Amino acid sequence: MSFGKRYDPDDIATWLAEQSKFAAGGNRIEPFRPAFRNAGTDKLQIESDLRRALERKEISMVYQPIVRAADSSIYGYEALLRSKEPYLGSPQRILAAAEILGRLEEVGRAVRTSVAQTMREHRDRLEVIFINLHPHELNSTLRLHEDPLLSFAPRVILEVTERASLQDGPRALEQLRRLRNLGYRVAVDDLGEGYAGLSSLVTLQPDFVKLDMSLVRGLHQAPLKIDIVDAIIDLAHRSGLTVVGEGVEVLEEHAVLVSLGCDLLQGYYLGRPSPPFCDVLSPKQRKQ
Ligand code: G
Ligand code: MN
Repeated sequence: MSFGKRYDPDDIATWLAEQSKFAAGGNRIEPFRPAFRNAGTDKLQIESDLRRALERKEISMVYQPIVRAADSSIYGYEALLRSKEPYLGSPQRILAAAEILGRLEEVGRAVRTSVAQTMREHRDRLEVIFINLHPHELNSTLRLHEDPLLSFAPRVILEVTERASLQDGPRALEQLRRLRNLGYRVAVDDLGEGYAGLSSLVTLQPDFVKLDMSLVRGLHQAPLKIDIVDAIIDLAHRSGLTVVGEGVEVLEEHAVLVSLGCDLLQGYYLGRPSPPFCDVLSPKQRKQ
């Protein structure tokens, strides 16, 4: 659904809820909270919440470790958006609100400025940073040559979903090509979730694929999932792609992904999103 100049309050509330569901992924549907409905029924309220959150720097970044499956050493971190603002608490809501209000560019830039600042402060580190790009940012609003992250491009992996190529078509693909030329690498996020099918490997030609956590969840108890993940890893490796297993929560999921040859792993089992830069949990600290 798209909005013109007029905002219907109920439409906004419904749309925001849908966006939360969409952004949260298939099995991560957020409950519809009445408090949010009230907040969402007033465009001015959402707008002022977002403006305040941006001004007061209530939007911040946390970093979750991504480790090598082979030895659990840290390969990099995914930068994730967090907000202390009560109504726009989840990253999905911040992005949905920014999208409706036409302020995605500003939020995206605030995110990349913050990540660049952190990378500057930790110049001695060599790990890479995975950062989520909103599909709409892949249109012409992304000012590539003056982006705050530009000088770190070789250490930045941009996560995109297939929604990008579906919505913006050739323009998004052209934008990705230009980003690659600047030294950034690309990951397809949430592979296996509704909006990111295998065709995204063909259209987006990424360097990395991130298996959606719905494929990882309960992997050890689902022979069919094991077969699917096995096939995806095999396919990805044949094309020279690196595979990241997301949302690893328990020992058994970890063990199956390692045995299937998944290259990199991410999830609460290995480390939660935290201020820059936490260590991976030691085997003793991991939940059994
Ligand atoms: O869509 P994307 O893959 O970028 O989503 C990442 C989100 O998943 C983050 O909000 C992060 O906090 C969350 N997350 C990271 N690891 C885990 C995990 O092990 N389990 C669950 N349920 N969520 C996780
Ligand atoms: Mn991601």
